[in-house]
Amino acid sequence: MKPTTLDLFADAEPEQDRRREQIGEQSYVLRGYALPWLTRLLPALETVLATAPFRQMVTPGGFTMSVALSSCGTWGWTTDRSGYRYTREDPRTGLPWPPMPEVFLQLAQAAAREAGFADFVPDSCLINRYVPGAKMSLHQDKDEKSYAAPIVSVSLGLPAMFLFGGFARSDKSQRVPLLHGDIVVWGGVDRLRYHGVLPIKDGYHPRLGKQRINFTFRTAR
Ligand SMILES: O=C(O)CCC(=O)C(=O)O
Repeated sequence: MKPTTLDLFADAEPEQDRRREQIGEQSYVLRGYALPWLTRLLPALETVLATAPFRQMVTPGGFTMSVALSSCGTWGWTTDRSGYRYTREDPRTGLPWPPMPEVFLQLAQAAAREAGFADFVPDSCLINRYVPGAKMSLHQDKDEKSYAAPIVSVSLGLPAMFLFGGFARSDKSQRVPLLHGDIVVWGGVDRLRYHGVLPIKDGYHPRLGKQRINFTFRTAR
């Protein structure tokens, strides 16, 4: 299987119980919430990736991220030696990022509502691709103009251990295991909590193969 090819016809995965777990005052994990959306979500993802394929970006400190990125929506989050920022154009092509598919928007808004955030209007969806060993260090999402809107983070494919910390990097983090179809939503008083992902363990997901895909929806502007 080519790394970015999704097997749309693989058997449906075992259904998880749908339930809402609270992990902070205004933070929730919506277990299995994305599963019923997959038949529309995955072809839409293929369309986005055909225009804006995954690529590894460099941090301002000169490190190549282990996670490969793409984006859709009006604003795409990027990083290079000159800093972190949102851009309207894909720096690889100079063309606008692909539009956010309607199904992405609907899912993000439905998940936000389920977590108590009505009226979420994301204008950016960062798409993260983790292969085994890839990780994301603890960080705060602070490149957005306002922190009024929540963050909606969808997990697909291989399992991950999500770290949900406090307001200082040194605060102890909760370890939240995430499975295919889970969505984490945090906002309000929790909007600036540190978060990250431990290195992905080796494995094979029946639908997505040797990778984890994450969609992070935000309101950038
Ligand atoms: O992959 C994840 O679950 C988290 C991604 C993330 O924290 C980010 O893109 O800022």
